[in-house]
Amino acid sequence: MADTQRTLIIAKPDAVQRGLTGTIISRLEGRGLKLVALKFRVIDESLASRHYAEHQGKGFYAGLVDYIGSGPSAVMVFEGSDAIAAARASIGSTNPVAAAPGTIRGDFALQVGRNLVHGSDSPDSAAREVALFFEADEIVSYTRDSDRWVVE
Ligand code: DAT
Ligand code: MG
Repeated sequence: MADTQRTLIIAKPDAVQRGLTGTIISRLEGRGLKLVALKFRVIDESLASRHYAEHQGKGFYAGLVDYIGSGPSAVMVFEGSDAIAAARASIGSTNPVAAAPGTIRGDFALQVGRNLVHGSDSPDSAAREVALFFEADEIVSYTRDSDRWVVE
């Protein structure tokens, strides 16, 4: 049986500005992933530097921090069977030009600097990122009657 996991998903400022927040939620919910936490906020430089610590020193880092802080983001936790890999697959490749049609980036984005959405890339990253944005009591445990039709 697959692992139940939590993953941090961010509808980035370009997604919010383009009215794609609902589409991003819908793609992940439609797959069977369950929304367990949600907040709407501007990711300031201090938070961005912790979230993107692995990219510090790279050429695109300053632009990345500017971009993620350029407006409000919808920051979410989704839960489900193999949620981390499932969400990454639905999001698509980092460079939208290489992202498959049917993925969020492949359907709605063109450039790596405007790629709409973040998803955690491993269990360790997910744990770190979820804790960065949410207190434990902000994550809601609940059951959905539909879950037994998604997971056997
Ligand atoms: P992902 O968001 O697919 O996990 P990542 O963790 O490698 O990708 O990079 C984080 C973000 O940094 C990515 O969504 C967009 C930006 N980025 C990555 N590589 C880049 C590059 N070569 N040029 C510009 N921005 C880049
Ligand atoms: Mg990443």
